[in-house]
Amino acid sequence: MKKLALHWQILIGMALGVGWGMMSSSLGLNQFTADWISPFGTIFINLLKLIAVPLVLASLITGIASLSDISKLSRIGTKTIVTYLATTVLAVVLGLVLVNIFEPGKAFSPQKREEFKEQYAATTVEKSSDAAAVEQLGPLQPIVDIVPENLFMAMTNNGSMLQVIFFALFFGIALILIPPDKAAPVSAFFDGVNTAILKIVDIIMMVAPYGVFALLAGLVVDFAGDDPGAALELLMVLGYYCIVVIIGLLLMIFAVYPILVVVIGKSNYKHFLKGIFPAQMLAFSTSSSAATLPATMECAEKNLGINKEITSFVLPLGATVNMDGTSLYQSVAAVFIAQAYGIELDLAAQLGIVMTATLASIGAAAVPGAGIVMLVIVLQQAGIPIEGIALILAPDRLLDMMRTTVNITGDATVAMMVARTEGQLHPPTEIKVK
Ligand code: DAS
Repeated sequence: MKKLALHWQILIGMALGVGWGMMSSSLGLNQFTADWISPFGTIFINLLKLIAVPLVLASLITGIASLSDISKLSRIGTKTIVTYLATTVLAVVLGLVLVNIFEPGKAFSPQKREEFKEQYAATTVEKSSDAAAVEQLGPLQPIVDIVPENLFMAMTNNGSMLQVIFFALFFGIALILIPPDKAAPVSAFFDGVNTAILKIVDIIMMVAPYGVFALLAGLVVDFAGDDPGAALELLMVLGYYCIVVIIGLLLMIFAVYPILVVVIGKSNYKHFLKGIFPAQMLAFSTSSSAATLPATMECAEKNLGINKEITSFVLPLGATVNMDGTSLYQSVAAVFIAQAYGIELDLAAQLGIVMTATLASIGAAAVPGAGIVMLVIVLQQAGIPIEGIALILAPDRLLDMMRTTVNITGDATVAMMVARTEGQLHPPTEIKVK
């Protein structure tokens, strides 16, 4: 039988997990599930946490060092990077606005949220003593927190991922500034590490169907106890959470990008969407911006009329560091988990999420599942329990297909904007606003 595409396997794993969880609750098999199935879900979560730090280090250092040709950081490079950052921050803010308006995490029943709160309180008692120590240092503490005093401490569990990102960015920029003959072997090393890490992500995603099955079975059993009906509540709330993410992603495609393409790109958005559609379909089915990159470039050049000079720099960079869909997803997911655990995030905490979700999406690799791996960074930084990932892991692959589609559409939008302002659009496919 032809091998099923991975995302269908994961969706089947998800369905079977829910089915087993509901059956287990009604057949009194909860203890068996807890002892012999749930541990595989924990292993899967641990694998995601394991890979986060090496992935950030390798992909960011490699990404920054690949800009080693400083001339690329010329007008076009600077314009591209600034625009990428702007659209990513916009996506994160849009995600935060939606998740704070719809509050999907608060859709859980009060007693469920009480249970999550107790679970969270039990795991955070040591953190509160650290927090008390931090209070003494005043308003600039968040900035001070970004600079680690010891890289290895930053990489341990209680360190902050922002400190790892800070080091990776610092080290990557240093690589650009030292003589090329000195930087080359180091860049080659991190490029090799990055490739190996991406292979590990590949393997982790291959076992994802089994991990998701075990996670969901365990989650439904924990959530439902002996009442299979309670599992339906979990599915309803998860569905609500997915709808909030999807509304955000659709707003990016049908509201944010049209404004940018028409106002700055001075192009017809209908033609733009038609031109980029083949690449969007490939992104949807592969969940990988990297795998879609050749198609994104071809659509941009042939259908959107963007010159190679622009596409050859803007799109490969975008596939690596510009993930608007992922950053929007991460901001919604982080606040959803906080809401479920009854954690009130003040403005400062939510602005911290803007920073970490932007940086996490820059560090996220253009491969399936990278967004969920990097979500660990956003949660760690905001002090939201990482165990909450189990709540949102099941529908993640479906959302990955959609956020990857937004990621490449965002790349093409920025390419169109840069091309228009640089006079780098070629007729006859040049699309004028009627
Ligand atoms: N699948 C990633 C990509 O290729 C995005 C993600 O995982 O969020 O863009």
